[in-house]
Order: sequence, then C-alpha cells, then structure tokens
Amino acid sequence: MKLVVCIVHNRDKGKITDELVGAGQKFTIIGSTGGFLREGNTTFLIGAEENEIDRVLAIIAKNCQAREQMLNVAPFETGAPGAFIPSPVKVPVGGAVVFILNVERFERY
Ligand code: 2BA
Repeated sequence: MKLVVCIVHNRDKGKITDELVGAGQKFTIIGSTGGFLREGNTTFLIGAEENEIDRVLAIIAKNCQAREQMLNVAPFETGAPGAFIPSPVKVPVGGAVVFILNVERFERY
C-alpha cells in the first residue's frame, strides 16, 4: 500500500474530490497553508493500493492547472520605517505537488 500526499490549489479541490469519490477511492482532505505564499491550499491524503496509484495520479494531473499569480514582496532595503514599496513578482501556483510514500502497515479498528 502507498500513501499519496498531494498538495493542490484550493480551487482544484472540488474537482479532484468529485473524481476520487466517483472512482471509489478513499481519502482525507486537510486544509493547509503554503509556507511561501502563506495562502490556504489543500492537502489530500490518499491511501491506495499499488494498482490504484496510476488512476489516482491521472485524476490529480487532469484536474490541476498550473497558473501564475502576482505576489507583492518587500524589497530588502525598505528605507524609512513603514515605507513599504511593494515589488510585484510572478509566482507559479497551482499544479500539484505529490509525494508517494510506502505504507509499512495499515490497520483499521
Ligand atoms: P507555497 O509554499 O505557498 O509555494 C507556492 C509556490 O511558490 C510554489 O509552488 C513555488 O512555485 C513558489 N515557491 C515556493 N517556495 C519558493 C521559494 N523559496 N522561492 C521562490 N518561489 C517559491 P509549488 O512548488 O507548486 O508548491 C505549491 C505548494 O506545495 C507550496 O505552497 C507548499 O504548500 C507545497 N509544497 C511544495 N513543495 C513542497 C515540499 N518540498 N514540501 C512540502 N510542501 C511543499
């Protein structure tokens, strides 16, 4: 058995959820926060058998679209205190970050 840990944009949560349910896949959804953007994202925990992994990954890939977002970052030399001049940068968001872990043991009580 494998555990698929998958971090996606909140906007992609509904489509992935619908398709995983439709495929009869068991999973958990966790509301999470990206360390860099500090924005809410969604983490799926999907326990799947080896022969289900390709189907799970296909559902994730099909429903996650990469996009770019403008982010205001503070320049290193900000000058006078409180004088924040935002410097917008384009940051790619969306898509999916996926970790696939071996599950040593699975129990259900
Ligand atoms: P965030 O940490 O909010 O990162 C959002 C996007 O910002 C990242 O997209 C990446 O394009 C960019 N980014 C992140 N750290 C950066 C940095 N130090 N400098 C420049 N740009 C940076 P993704 O790579 O697709 O990641 C999307 C979300 O997946 C991340 O949200 C984070 O929640 C999670 N994630 C990504 N890599 C991870 C890892 N190695 N371990 C755990 N979580 C990860």
